[in-house]
Amino acid sequence: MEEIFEAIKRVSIKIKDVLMYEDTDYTNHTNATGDTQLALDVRCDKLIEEEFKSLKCVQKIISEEKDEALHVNKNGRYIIGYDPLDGSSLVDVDLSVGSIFGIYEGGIEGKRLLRSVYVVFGPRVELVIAHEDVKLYRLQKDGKFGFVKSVKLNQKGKHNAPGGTQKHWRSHHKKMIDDIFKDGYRLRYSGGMVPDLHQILLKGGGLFSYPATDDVPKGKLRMVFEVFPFAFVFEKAGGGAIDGKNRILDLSPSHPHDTSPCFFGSLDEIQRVKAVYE
Ligand code: AFP
Repeated sequence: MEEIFEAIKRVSIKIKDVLMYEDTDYTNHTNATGDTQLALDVRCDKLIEEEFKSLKCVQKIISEEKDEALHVNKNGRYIIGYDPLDGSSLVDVDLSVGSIFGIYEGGIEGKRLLRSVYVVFGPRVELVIAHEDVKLYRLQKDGKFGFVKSVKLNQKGKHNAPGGTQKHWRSHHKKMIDDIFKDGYRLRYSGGMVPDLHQILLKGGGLFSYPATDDVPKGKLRMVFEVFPFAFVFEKAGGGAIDGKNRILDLSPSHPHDTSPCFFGSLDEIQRVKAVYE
């Protein structure tokens, strides 16, 4: 497992340089969920593939930017589901973006997730690893990731990151979000799931939501690459992650690119969502 973390650290430094200097043009290809791919998406996906292909412990890799799984070693133990560059459409406006990794064994259901890692490419490069607890690391001058601290969520937070096209929000969701703001929560939403969730984690709590809406009735965010890895992080940090009713990590996708409505937060906010969605 340690060699997977080291591979992620190595490739994160390469991705940092790609983000700094390479162009942000769109290609004329779309990925399995119909998003037009940026050259950056394809480039970062290739860099990550090259790293993981060299690891004997990796059985197969499944990427948001690939239609099919890539089989690496038939005797490998782990399946890695990853989003090479989440929020890539924000690079051309110089906002923070990230990479997300879920390390599974024996399948890609939520319950099969053993570890999750995400990297934030912002003013600094930070990396978070979730196992028994949640640890934050930061890229240092010497090119190494130094341990910063363990991350814990408070029981209740003060930030609210409401995703989804508001005109397509369902009335009970709209009322819930309005009530949360009436209770004094601050709006913190960049359109990049990684920096938005990183902020809620490091600032003690709150709620990130990307619900089922009339235009995306199954939600937008992908279970294997985005939702399961962050659900694992939030639970290990003492918070929760649900689809409105169910615990996210109890879900099983029928296809690697399946999406799910999702709510990540500290426990008070998750309870509040459950009360509205029940
Ligand atoms: P891109 O990777 O296409 O930029 O989408 C980013 C994302 O997957 C996630 O990071 C955001 O939370 C969400 O989509 C933003 O979606 P909306 O633009 O619909 O708010």
